[in-house]
Amino acid sequence: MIKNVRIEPVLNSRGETTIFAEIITNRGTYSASAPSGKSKGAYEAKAQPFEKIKKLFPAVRKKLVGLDESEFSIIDDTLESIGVDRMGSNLAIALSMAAVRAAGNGEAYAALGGIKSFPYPLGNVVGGGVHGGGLSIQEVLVIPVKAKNVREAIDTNFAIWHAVGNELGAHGITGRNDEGAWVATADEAETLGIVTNAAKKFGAKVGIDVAAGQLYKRGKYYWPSLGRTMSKSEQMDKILDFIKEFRLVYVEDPFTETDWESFAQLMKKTKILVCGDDLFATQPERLDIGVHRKAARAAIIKPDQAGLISKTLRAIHIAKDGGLAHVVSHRSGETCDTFIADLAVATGAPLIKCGISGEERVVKANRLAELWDKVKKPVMTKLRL
Ligand code: 2PG
Ligand code: MG
Repeated sequence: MIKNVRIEPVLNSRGETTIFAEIITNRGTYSASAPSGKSKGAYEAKAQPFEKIKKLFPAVRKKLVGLDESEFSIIDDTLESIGVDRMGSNLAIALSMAAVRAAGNGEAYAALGGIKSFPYPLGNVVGGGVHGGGLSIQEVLVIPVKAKNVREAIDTNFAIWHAVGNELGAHGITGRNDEGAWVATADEAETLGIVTNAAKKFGAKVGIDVAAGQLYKRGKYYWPSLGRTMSKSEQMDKILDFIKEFRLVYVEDPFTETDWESFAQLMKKTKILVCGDDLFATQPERLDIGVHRKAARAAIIKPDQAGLISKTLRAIHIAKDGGLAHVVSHRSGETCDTFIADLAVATGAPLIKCGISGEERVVKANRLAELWDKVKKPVMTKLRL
């Protein structure tokens, strides 16, 4: 039984205030903290400022105390009845993740059905967009497709990150951005060339997150790195050029979140993993539309976009049923919470996007390795690329 619930304001990796929540039961104390995005989608659940949450929290606490913690969906239903947007997706997801841990007596994966298989880490090597950096696209990513286990996969991503850092040195590295990705003065094509070469040496493949919603204004895409505004069809051509020239296997949010049509058109023009992030915003009803319209082959799953783990699981279910690869993902503003590693292994996600460098990213990789050792015959999830 839940005896008490408490929250605290804590800082995330960007220095913003986020929520740390604790659920205290007869068996123990279970905690979680909420991540926060910067390139947010219009359809994701809304976070609230701590001052507002603080005022509302006593009423939330009152409804949770006394509940049976063995079924986290009961706690989620209670949170849903109060209203996720109203209390803040940051409060809701911290409580929901803590509730999963409470149900699993500290092990989230146990409450989520156990460990199925292990995801390939999709690692952010060079960054841009609103996360900081000279690129207009937000992320240049690598997938260590040849790795036989998670440790090898994590090591490969780090080796590529170091190799690219050395290469980019010549282009004036100015630091690392919100997600620990390199920031340099090279443009998209130069950067993709460098990352592609490094990835090749390590048997990895390359992808991008365009986060196109951030470039979109009144029907057009503005690329600051190129000083150019592109129409929808020019944007399509640019993406197709990148796919061809750099043999990309993964493209996330190449168009803005309302443009189902362009997503569907791109799907017809390429066989690679076209992935929706802001497009779906981890909303089950938007995934339904995406499956129906054949708008993507992959879907980003960010628990805080949904606001509740039960809703996140519904979104994953629809994605899987519709033949989409689900990509469990961190946010750019992270804490050292490792919940997404458990979610990825329990749902058999083929990919996990959790960054490469930075303590708040590394802890997720370490959790994957820790979980790998818990299983007798662990396997990587099948990844069709
Ligand atoms: C994304 C995410 C994580 P943010 O767009 O995929 O990389 O960024 O958390 O800022 O939305
Ligand atoms: Mg994204």
